[in-house]
Amino acid sequence: MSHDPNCIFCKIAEGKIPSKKVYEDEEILAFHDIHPWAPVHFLLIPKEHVTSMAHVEDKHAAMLGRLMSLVPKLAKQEGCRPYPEGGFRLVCNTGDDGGQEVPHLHFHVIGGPRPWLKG
Ligand code: DGP
Repeated sequence: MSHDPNCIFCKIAEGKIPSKKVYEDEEILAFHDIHPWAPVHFLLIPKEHVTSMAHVEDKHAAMLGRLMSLVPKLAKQEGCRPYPEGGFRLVCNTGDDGGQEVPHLHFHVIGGPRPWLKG
């Protein structure tokens, strides 16, 4: 499994940096964002170091499929109200133009009552 010793999310995946975990299995970790934008805000990452969505290859398809299928389950678990009144945003910032700050593939799940959502 690819790993970058200088990557903050690799360190979180290894347990070297603490995080508030939402879900974990052998290849995926979900944890609360340290700077939440909303009442519900957690990140899903592959434990393998994949730099961004621009670096995804065919070999990642099964893991990404599983990761995506976890999103509704974990959104509900973390307090997002049911669709359609509730719901959530799923965001994957990619590269500098995409506003990505941490160069390890991650998906934001953002939800909860939405005075925070301004268009
Ligand atoms: P992005 O701009 O998509 O790369 O967002 C990266 C997010 O990662 C940002 O919302 C803050 C979060 N983050 C950065 N460092 C840490 C950390 O050490 N722990 C946790 N839980 N979240 C972090």
